[in-house]
Amino acid sequence: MEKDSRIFVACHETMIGAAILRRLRVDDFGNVLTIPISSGDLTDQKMVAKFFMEERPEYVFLPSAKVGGILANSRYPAEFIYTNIQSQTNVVHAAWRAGVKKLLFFASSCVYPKSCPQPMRENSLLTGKLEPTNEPYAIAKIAGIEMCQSYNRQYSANFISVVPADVYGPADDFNPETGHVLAALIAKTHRAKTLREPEVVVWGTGSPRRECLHVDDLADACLFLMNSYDSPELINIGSGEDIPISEMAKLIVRIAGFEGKLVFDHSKPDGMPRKLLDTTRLKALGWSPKISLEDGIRKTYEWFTLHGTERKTHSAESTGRIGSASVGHAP
Ligand code: GFB
Repeated sequence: MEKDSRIFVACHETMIGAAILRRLRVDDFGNVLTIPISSGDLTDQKMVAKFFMEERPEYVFLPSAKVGGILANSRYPAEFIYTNIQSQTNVVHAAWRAGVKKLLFFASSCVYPKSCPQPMRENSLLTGKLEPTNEPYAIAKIAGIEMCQSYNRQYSANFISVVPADVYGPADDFNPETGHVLAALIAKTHRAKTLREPEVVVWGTGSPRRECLHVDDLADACLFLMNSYDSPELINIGSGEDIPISEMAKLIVRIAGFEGKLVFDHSKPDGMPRKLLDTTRLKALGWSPKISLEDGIRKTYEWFTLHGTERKTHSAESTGRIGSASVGHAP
C-alpha cells in the first residue's frame, strides 16, 4: 500500500475496524474510505456494489459485521450467520468486480474444529466438527475464506484471510451479556468494585483456556500482511500464549483492585476447551506481538473507566476519507 492508495475499511465502527483506521491514520495513509452507515447495511448488495464502482478502492480490510461472545452466539445464531455471510459476500464480490488489488478478510479462531490439536495450525481447517456454541458464525467465516480462495483461483484475485485469536481492547463490547470474556469481566469487575459488591460471577468452570490478542497488535499485523503476504493460504495471528479463564479473571481483579471474590457459574457454557493458534507461519515472516496481556488489560481497563460501555460508533464522522478537508476524522 502506498500512502495515497485508496483503502476501504469495512465495518469501521467495530472494534477491529476502528483499530485499523487508527493505525492507518498514525501511519499517514491519507486516502481512507469508509461507508457512512452502520455495518449492518453491508447486507445491502446494491449499495455495496454502487460504493465500489463509484469509489474504486484499491485495498480492502474486511472485519466481521457482527461479533459476540459465547452467549450472544448461542442466542442470536440467525443474525450471526445472516449478517456475516451476506455482508462478506457482497463486499468480496464487489471488490472483485471493481478490480480491487488486495483484500484482507478477517476469519476467526472458531473456524478450527473443537477437537483440533493444539496449537491450531492453518491446515486444520475443515478436519473435524466445530464447537456447537458458535457453529453458525464459524460457518459464515469458513464460507468467507472459501470465497476468497475461490476468487483467487478462478479470477486471479489477491484476497487473503487471517485468523485472529480472541481480540480485545478499546471500543470492545463491554456488555456482560453479549461481549467476549475479557471485556465482560472488566465491566463486571469494575461494577462490583464501584458498587462494593461482594463477588464477581465468572461463567463456566474457569478451566477453558483462551489466547487473547490486543486489537492494536492485530491492526499492526494486518498492515504488515497487507504489505507482505500474498498467499491464498490462511494465516494465524496470535499472541502465542493462552491462559485459563480463572487466571484471566484473577488478573483483571488484581488490575482493577477489586477485593471481593470470584464465583463460578457452572450453568453457563465453557465452549472450546482450548483455542491456541500456531503462529509459526506469521513468525517466519518476521512479525511478533508487542503488547503483553497484563499491559493490554491495564490499558483496556483504563479505557473502560473513561468511556464506560460507549462503543465508538463514529456516527458524527461517518463520512470517510481521513485527512480530507471535506470529511470526518478517524477514531
Ligand atoms: O469470550 P467468550 O464469550 O467466547 O467466552 P469464546 C470464553 C470463555 O470465557 C467461555 C467464559 O468459557 C465462557 O464461559 N466466561 C467466563 C465468560 N465469564 C464470562 C463472561 O462474563 N462473559 C463471557 N462472554 N464469557 C467466541 C465465539 O467463543 O469467540 C465467537 O463465540 C468467536 O464465535 C470468538 O469465535 C472469538 O472464546 O468461547
